[in-house]
Order: sequence, then C-alpha cells, then structure tokens
Amino acid sequence: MRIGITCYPTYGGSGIVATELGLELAHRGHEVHFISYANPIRLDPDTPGVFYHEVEVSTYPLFLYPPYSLALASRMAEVAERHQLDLLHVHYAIPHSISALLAQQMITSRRLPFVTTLHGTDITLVGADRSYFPITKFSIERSDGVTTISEYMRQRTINFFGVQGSIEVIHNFVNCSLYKPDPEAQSRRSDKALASSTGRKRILHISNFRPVKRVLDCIQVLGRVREQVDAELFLAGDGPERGPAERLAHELNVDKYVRFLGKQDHMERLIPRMHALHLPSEMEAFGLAALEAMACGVPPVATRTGGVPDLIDHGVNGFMEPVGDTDAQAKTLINLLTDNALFGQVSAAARHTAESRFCSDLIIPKYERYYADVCNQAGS
Ligand code: GMT
Repeated sequence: MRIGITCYPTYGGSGIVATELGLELAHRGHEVHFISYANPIRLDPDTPGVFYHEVEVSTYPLFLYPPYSLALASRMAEVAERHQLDLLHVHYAIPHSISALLAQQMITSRRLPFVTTLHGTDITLVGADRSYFPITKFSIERSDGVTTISEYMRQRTINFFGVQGSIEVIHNFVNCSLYKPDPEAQSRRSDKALASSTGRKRILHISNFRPVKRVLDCIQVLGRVREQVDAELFLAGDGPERGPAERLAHELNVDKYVRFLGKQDHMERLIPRMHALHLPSEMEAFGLAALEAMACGVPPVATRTGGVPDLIDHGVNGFMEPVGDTDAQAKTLINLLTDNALFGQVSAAARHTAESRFCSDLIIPKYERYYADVCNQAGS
C-alpha cells in the first residue's frame, strides 16, 4: 500500500508511535510518506520505502496565528495525488484529522480514506477544552477509521464524546529486537558514560516534562528512596517542568543524585543500563515509556491510571501505585532495588510481556488489516 502518515514530529509518544509504525510498514514493503512540518525525530529519511514531505507554513502580517492546518491539508492533497496514496493515517486528532478531512474533500477524482489514531491528551486535555470539543468530536465522526491505544481510551472517547461508530483498539508496540535487555550493562556497578558511581541503583524517568507527567514526584520519591538505598535518578526528555524539578532537587538536597539528560535519540541504548523506570503520571493513555522499559527487562513503577493496566500486571511484570502517593511509590522502588530475587522475576516477566503481547511483529499486522478494511469500505 501507499500510506501517508502525519504526526507531531517533536518528542512525544504519538510522534514516536507514528514514526516507528511508518518504519515498520516500510520494512514490510509498503511505501510510506511522512507529511509534517519537520522530520520526525526518530525518522531516518534515507530508509528504503520512506519519504518525507515538509509542510511549509508561510507567515503573513495578517496571520497572527499562521494557519498550519490549511498548509498541511494542501500538502496532504498534493502528496496524495502525486504519489497515488491509498490512505492517510493521522496521529493525534487536532488538527491532523481536520486537515485530512479537507484533503479528502480537495481530491475529487476518487475517495481518499483517512484513519485517525487517538493517543491520549488529544482527547483528555485538548479535546476536553471547550474551544476544541466540538471540532474533536466532528473529526472523530468524519474519520473513515478510528483507532486508539488502550481499552480505557476507547471507553473514555465513547463516553465523553458520545460518538457513534466503532473505535478499534490497537495497542502501542515495541521493536523487541532493538529494545532488549543488556544484563552486562545493567549489572555493571558503575557506568562511565552516565557518570554513575559504583554500586548506585539507577532509576530512569522519560517524558516531555509536562505537568501531566508529575516529574516533581520523581524528585520527591528519589529523596525518600535515598534514605534507604544509594540510588540516582536519570531524567530523559525536556519540557516545562524541568526548571521546577531542578529547583526541587536542590531544595531536597538530592541534586547531586539527579541527572538531566535532555532529549535522547537512542533510548534503546539508555534504558537497558537502568534498574527501574519511574512513571508517576497523572494520566497515561497507555504508557509507551513503560513498554519500552519492559522490553529491556527494566521493571516499571507507574501509577494506576488510564490505560496502564492494559500493560502492567501489578507485582508480576511491574508495579502500579496511586497517583500522587509518593510514599507508596518510594516503598515499591526500595523493595525492587533491594530484593534481587524480586528484581530478577519482575524483569524477566516484563520482557516476556513485551515479547508475547506488544512486539511490533504482533501489532503491525493489526494496522495492515485495519487499513485494508477501511480501504475496502471506502471503495464500496
Ligand atoms: O504525553 C506524552 O507522552 C505524549 C503523548 C502524545 O500524545 O504524544 O503520549 C500519549 O501517546 C503515547 C503513545 O500512544 C502513549 O503511550 C501515552 O500514554 C500518551 N500520553 C498520555 O496519555 C499522557
């Protein structure tokens, strides 16, 4: 098939899923055209079968807010015509699905179907905003196909928007050949590249540092953990809560044990060197970071929220504690980091979950089948 993919190209789960999906599809022989304002961060445009089309957003004195959605729609229609795309697949409802709808209407010679994948905050935050609620609902109703990444998100979208029509759950996935355990790196007592001192346990947090991620809880929890375990915290990513997190680390006198790594391009190299992933989010539609950690045999300590229970079986392949309960999160991390037998069991179960349920090889064919169904219906 020839597929056009649009996503937010910056850091964030939806862009990562879209990019990895495009790469996997290309690997399976499809022709994939990314249409966005920048090259998606994990995308190597030299990959065979992958093409990148930039959306140029011109400024004009009248445009206080340059109309990106319109420039995107024009580019989608142009690329779809020139490359005879079979389908557009947009990730994150606003504004991508509205641009896809416009592109569909601009092409009069045939019907170009489009699929929208809902990732989380497009529904829970943006879609809940009064200014965007009606257009989000409209965009879902007008999509030829809608998928989302957890059962929780499916229910929440139906309940909140009262949308008719089916929403398919296709979970997040991970490339299990790339994301894999590295027992030697994990058991190494120090790590020069990370400037990690001898014997310290390494806790990782990955996010875009938005308030919904509760990064400050990571710092609070580290403070408690350090009362009993010589541990340090690595924070990968960047965003608005970085400054407050740095200040809190200083106030709690743990700044020596907190390392801000910034945006990282090769998470598959970083994660296997860790002993735990801490994901204390207020809301997580699925929790891709937890899945990537599990594939590397790094147990996640997450919050029981949103779609996380689709992934984590508490006490078996990871842990879930209440949102904001930093005492419970610290206690769980202390147990995990001090009980080698527990660590070994959970680490192995985490890897097994990733391999047996969420590996790309299992999930990508679901997208392929879904695309075929949508194209058949659009053609009939
Ligand atoms: O919050 C993020 O990490 C970014 C956000 C996005 O939309 O880019 O991620 C969402 O999509 C990911 C991929 O499908 C999910 O794994 C995350 O759980 C989800 N984040 C939230 O719901 C907060």
